[in-house]
Amino acid sequence: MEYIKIAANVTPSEAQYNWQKTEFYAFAHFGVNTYTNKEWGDGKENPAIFNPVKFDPNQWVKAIKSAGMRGLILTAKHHDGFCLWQTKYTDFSMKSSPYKNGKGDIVAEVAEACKKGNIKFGVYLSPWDQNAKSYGQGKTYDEYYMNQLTELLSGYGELFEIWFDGACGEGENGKKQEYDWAAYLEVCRRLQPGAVTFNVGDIRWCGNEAGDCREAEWSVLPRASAGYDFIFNKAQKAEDADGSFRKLGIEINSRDMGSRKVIYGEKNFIWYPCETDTSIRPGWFYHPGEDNKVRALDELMNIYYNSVGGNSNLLLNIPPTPDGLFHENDVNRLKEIGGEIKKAFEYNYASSVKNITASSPCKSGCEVWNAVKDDENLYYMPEKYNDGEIISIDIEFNGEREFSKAVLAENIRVGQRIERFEIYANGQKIYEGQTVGYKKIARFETVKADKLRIDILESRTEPAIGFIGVY
Ligand code: FUL
Repeated sequence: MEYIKIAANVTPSEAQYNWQKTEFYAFAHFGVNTYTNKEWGDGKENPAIFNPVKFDPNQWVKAIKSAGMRGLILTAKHHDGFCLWQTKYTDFSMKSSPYKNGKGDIVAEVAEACKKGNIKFGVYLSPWDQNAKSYGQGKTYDEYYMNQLTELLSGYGELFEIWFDGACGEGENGKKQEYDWAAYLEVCRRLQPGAVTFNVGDIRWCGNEAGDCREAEWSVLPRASAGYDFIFNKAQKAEDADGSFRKLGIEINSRDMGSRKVIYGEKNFIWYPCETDTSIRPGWFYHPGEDNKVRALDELMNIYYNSVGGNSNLLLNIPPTPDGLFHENDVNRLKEIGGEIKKAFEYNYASSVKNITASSPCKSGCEVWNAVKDDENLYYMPEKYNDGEIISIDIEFNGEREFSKAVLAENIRVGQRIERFEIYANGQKIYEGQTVGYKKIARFETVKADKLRIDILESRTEPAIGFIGVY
C-alpha cells in the first residue's frame, strides 16, 4: 500500500492552492474572429477589422462579478496570431487596428478594469500562430513566443493564470513547430511565480469543452498524466465547425484519472487539478446568430455544481461582441447565475449547531468543531486511521432544519484523501459520494431533520476535514 500513502501526501503549491480558491472565473474570446464570424481564423485577416467602438471592460467586469466570478482570462492572441496588445514583435496587432488610431491596448485596459473591480486577471496566449513567419522554424519561433510571453507577463501586473491552449491545426502545408515547453515555463516561473500555467505545468484540462464533469475528480495523478505526449495526443487538431468537439463529453480523457485502480503501484505523483472550461454559448467567439442560444440557467447551474462542487474550477467563457461589450443576453444570464448561487448558500445551518462529535478521537489541535468553522486553517483530523475503518461525524442542529445541500471540503494543503462517503439525515441515507477534495457540493431532495451524519467509508489515510456546510 506504499503507493496509497505516497499519493495521500501530495499537496498543491502555494500558487495552485490560491488558484483553487478562485473557484469560478471568466474567459473572454476576443480578436479578429469576433469580426469574421469564425471560430478559428487563419492569420490572413485584415487587422483593420478589429475595431471595438464601444469597448468597455468595466462593463465586462461588472457582469462577471454579478455571477460571483473572481477572475478573467483574456485571449491576448488566438490561433490566427492577432495580438490584442502593443507588442514590439509584430504589426499583426493593435498597431494596425483603427481602435485608438493604432495606439490602443486591449490587454492593458482589461487588466486595469480587473484591478479596479478587484478580480484576478490571466492571459491566454495561443502557441499555435498562423500569422508568424517563424512558426515551424523551431528556436526562432520559440524566441518570438517567449518574447511575447515576456511582454504579457511583465507589463500587465500580477496574473493568476497563464493559458497554454493545446489545440494545433496546420500540418498539411508542412509547418510543424516543436514547442520548447521547459523554456516557456521557465519564463512563467521567473516573471509570475504566483501564477499557475494551464495544460502544461500546473493545471489540467478536464478533457472536453461541454462542461461535462467527472463524478470522482482527483487532483493527485500519476506524473505521466502531465507528460507532454499525454497532453498533446488528446488535443484538438482540426476546427470544430459544427461544435461536435463541445459535445463529445469526457471520453477524450478517461472518466477515472486517479482512483486506487488507476494509480496502482505508482510511485511518482503530481498535484495536477482539473479546470472545466466551457462557453455560455455554443461558440467561444461571438456570433450574432447565437444571441438566442445562451445556455439555460439550469444547465449552467448544473455545470457550476458539478465542477466547483466537484473538485474542479470552472472557467466560463463569455464572448464580447464586435462593439466590445458583453451582449445583454449574456449579462442577464450572469446576473441570474450569481443570484442562484447567493440564494442557494444564503444560510448555513451548520454554522451554529448544538453539538458535533466524531467516532474517532482527534489529533491534538484538530478537534471536530473545527469542521463547522469557516476558517481555511482549521480542520478536523482523526489521530489515526485504520484502513477499512468508518469515521462518522454526527451533527445535531438546534431543532429541525430543512435542507437540500451539504458542502464538504478537505484541507487540501494536507492532501486529498477521501475516497467514499455517505450522508444521513435522521438515520436515512440521502447521499453517496466518492471524492471530496477542495470542495464537494452534495445535492439531494429537500429533507427535514435535526440530525445529520457523515460517514467516511474509505480514505487513503487520515482525512483532514476543513469544512462542513448544510444549506
Ligand atoms: C481550444 C481552441 O481551439 C478554441 O478556439 C478555444 O480557444 C478553446 C478554449 O480551446 O483548444
